[in-house]
Amino acid sequence: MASSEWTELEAAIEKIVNIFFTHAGREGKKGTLTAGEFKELVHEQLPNLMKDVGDLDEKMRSLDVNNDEELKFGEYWRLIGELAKDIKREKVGRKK
Ligand SMILES: [Ca+2]
Repeated sequence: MASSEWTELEAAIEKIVNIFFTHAGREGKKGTLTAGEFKELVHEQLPNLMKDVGDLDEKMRSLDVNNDEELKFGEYWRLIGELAKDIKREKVGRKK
């Protein structure tokens, strides 16, 4: 895929997807995040947005809707959605 021709938003979405698979491929199943992979992803890629989350095991359990102790892409995407809403709330809050 020629990402240089992509728009900013397209490239951003692709990046979100790529980061998931980079981390998911490190151990266990290639297409899901183990607890270890999830923690690495948070530490490496989300240190600011998730600094107030606290217990990552608990956070993982809340995202792991099918309780298989791995995060599937859809579960990761839900986290991205939550973080996007946090950013949005902050922006809306600042305008007031
Ligand atoms: Ca994995």
